[in-house]
This record gives sequence, structure tokens and C-alpha cells, in this order.
Amino acid sequence: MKTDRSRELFARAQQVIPGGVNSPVRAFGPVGGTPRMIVSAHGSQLTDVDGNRYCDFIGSWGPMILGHDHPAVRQAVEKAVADGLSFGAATEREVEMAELICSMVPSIEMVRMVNSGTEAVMSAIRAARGYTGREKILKFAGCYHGHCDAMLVKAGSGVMTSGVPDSAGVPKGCARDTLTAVYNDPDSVQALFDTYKQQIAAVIVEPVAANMGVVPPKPGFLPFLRRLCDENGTLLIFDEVITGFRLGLTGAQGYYGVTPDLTTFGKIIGAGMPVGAYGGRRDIMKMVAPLGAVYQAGTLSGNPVAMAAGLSQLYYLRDHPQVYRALEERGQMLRTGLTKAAEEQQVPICVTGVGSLCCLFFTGGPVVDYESARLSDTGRYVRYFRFMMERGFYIAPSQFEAIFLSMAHTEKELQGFIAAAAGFLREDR
Ligand code: KE4
Repeated sequence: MKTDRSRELFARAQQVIPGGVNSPVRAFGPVGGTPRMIVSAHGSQLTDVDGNRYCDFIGSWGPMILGHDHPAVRQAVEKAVADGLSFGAATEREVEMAELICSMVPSIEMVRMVNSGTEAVMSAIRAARGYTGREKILKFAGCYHGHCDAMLVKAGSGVMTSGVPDSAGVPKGCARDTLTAVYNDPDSVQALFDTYKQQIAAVIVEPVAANMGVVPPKPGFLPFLRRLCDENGTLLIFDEVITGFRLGLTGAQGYYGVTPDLTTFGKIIGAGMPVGAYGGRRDIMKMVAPLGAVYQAGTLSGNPVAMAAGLSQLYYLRDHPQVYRALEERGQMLRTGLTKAAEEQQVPICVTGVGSLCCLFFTGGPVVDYESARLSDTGRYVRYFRFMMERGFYIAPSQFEAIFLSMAHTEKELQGFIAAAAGFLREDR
């Protein structure tokens, strides 16, 4: 595959952008090779600067649930652009977006628009701390909630101790207030609550973990978190930046029937434009400025063009709920096909997923948390990535990400993916 132009552009990029990218995962670090410079995307197809075409199984990391360049989204954005890009003032579309989210997700009584998932998480954590007057936040190893300081923290020497920074530049003082438990392990959560009784402002969790590969919650895990938070006056935050409006109109909270106190959104609600949001119980959200004492602001929050994009996608999903059955069928087809291919080749892989989220772990599994996910053969994943890329399948350049399916993926494309993956499993002995 010719990648001269991508290589040339990436070399230039590395002179003026850290790592040559504006988000680390795009640099192809774990897999090596030349990151593709993409010039356009339509439906399920990406085209790079060298004219190579790919079937896209990343979908901009989640926003493109309807596929790229969906007519409803494009028309809405073109119309909005004609009226101006940003006013720095309140607009009708923001009211419409807030009313639509509140109407679609029962737990959301009030919502604030921001510009990214990170900003949504950072703000939700601040609101939780402001509301409870407590400072500790409990998260789970392997879950990713964006790059605010409080979330770039890993478990200390022992899981029972306070956190330590997981990035340079994160103050120890900040890390100390972030506790880390084991996903799908109620005992690890109970132990931290026993130790830090009444000090924990919130538990934040990806209701389906999709940043350590895809790891669904074990039955009872989410209800356990809900019960434990209620017993301790702790708030439960569902980070639905990925699962929100992907697992259904009511996201993972509807899919699993567990109601959080706050929810963070991103990705799908912007349809590819920079949008995040956090919302939930009115008594908590009333703490947020200018109504309350928790400060949070943003020049481009609720941007009119971004709202037009997000509104068009959410209206489409609301008015075409059959989309979710179709997405579930696509996910099932892929998971069944990959599992069958592995069984035929007698290769130990663990296929996971929920709805249109899928993951192929190169380990026999089961994969239930970060530790078991890390048993995957990442060397084999690198070979798989290169094999699939060469054949025009654009997948995550890391074992610890997800496959994001869309309404634009055809059965033929899914069967082609399965056949290519089966070819890899056959060849890579
Ligand atoms: P952003 O700040 O990247 O919009 O959202 C952060 C975030 C928050 N919560 C969850 C559950 C997320 O998955 C994310 C971001 N997801 C990654 C994909 N694993 C974004 C890709 C990237 O970092 O470039």
C-alpha cells in the first residue's frame, strides 16, 4: 500500500505538533508504521492522502453511529454555518438540545453543554465534590475518562492506598484524592468505601468499559455500585461518552436499568463536532454557575454549528429507534463470525462487546477487568492491525480500544472483515 504522502505529511507534522498528532492514539505508537492522513470520509469509507480507501471500524472513536457525512447531519450543519459560526450568546439550538437530551434520558433533569468528554467529566466531578462537600473520587483501573488531572491517576502501591499520578504534571496532591478499584470486582470497591468511609464524593465508571478493549459489566456490578453509593451518600457518575445514545436512546443506563446521579456525554451528541455534556439530578446541577457555587464555563460551549450537528443526529436516532436493533444485529454478526473463525483455527481469542461495540482480544480470556485484558498478546495484535490495514480495514492502532460499528456498515463489509480476520488467524501461526 502506497503511503508516501502520509509519510511526508507525518514527518512535517512531527516538527510542529507533539508526536505529529493532536491526540496520542492517532500516532500509531503501539503498532508502528505511518499514521494515515485522512482527507475524506463518507458512509463507512475513509480515503487517505495517497488515495487509499478503508472501511472504517473506528468512526472517529464513536461519534459516527450513522456513518460519516450522513445527509441529515450535513444539511443541518450547512444550514447552521450560513447563519454564523459562534455568537458567545445564548441560542435557541442550545435550549432545543438540552430539552431533547432531558426528554430522551430519564435521569437527566438538567444538562450543561461543554466541548469534549474530558470537559464533561472534569465538570461532573467538580459538581459532585461541590454538592457533597467531599473530595475523594473513586474510578476503575482500565477505565478512561479523558485527561483531566483527577482522572490521570492510577492505584498506589497497594490498591487500598490513595492514587499516584499516571502522567507527568499531575500533582501528587490531586492524585491523592483519586481512589482506584478493580472493574467488575465489588470487593475492591467495598474495601475502599470501608477505608474512606463518608469521604467519597463520587464513583465514576464506564458502564461498559471500552478503553481497555470492550469489557461489559458483570451481572449485578452496576446495581451493586448504585446500592453502595446510596448507602454512603456518594454520587454515581456514569461516563457515557461512548455508550450514550450508542447502546440505545437511553444509553447504558437504560440498557442495564441502573440510574446514575450524573451522566457525562460526548461523541454521538456532537455527530463529529466538538461537543460534550454533563447532566443529571436537578438538585446537583443547580450547584453549577451561574445558578450555584460550582464554577464551569466555556467560550464555545453550545456552539450553534455543533448543536445543529448533534441535534440532527439525535433527532434521527430518536425518530428511527429501529437503528438500535440493526446495530445490535451488526454487532452480533461480527462477534459470532470472529468467534467462529477463531474456533475453526483453534486460536485463543476472546471476542467481547455490547450492541455496536466489539473487541477482539488476543487472549483466551475471559476478559473481565484491566488485569485480564493486559494478558492479551499485543505483539499479535500489531500483526493483526497491519494485516487488516493492508487489506483496507481501518481498526484501532491499539488492542485496548473498541470496534465502533455504524448504520453505514453493510453485511458485505462485515463478512469481508470476518474473512480477513480469519485469514490472519490462519496465517499468523
Ligand atoms: P474526549 O475529551 O476525548 O472528547 O473524551 C474523553 C473520554 C471520556 N470518557 C470516555 C469513556 C472516553 O472514551 C473518552 C475518549 N475516548 C477516546 C477513545 N478511547 C478518544 C480517542 C482519543 O483520545 O483520541
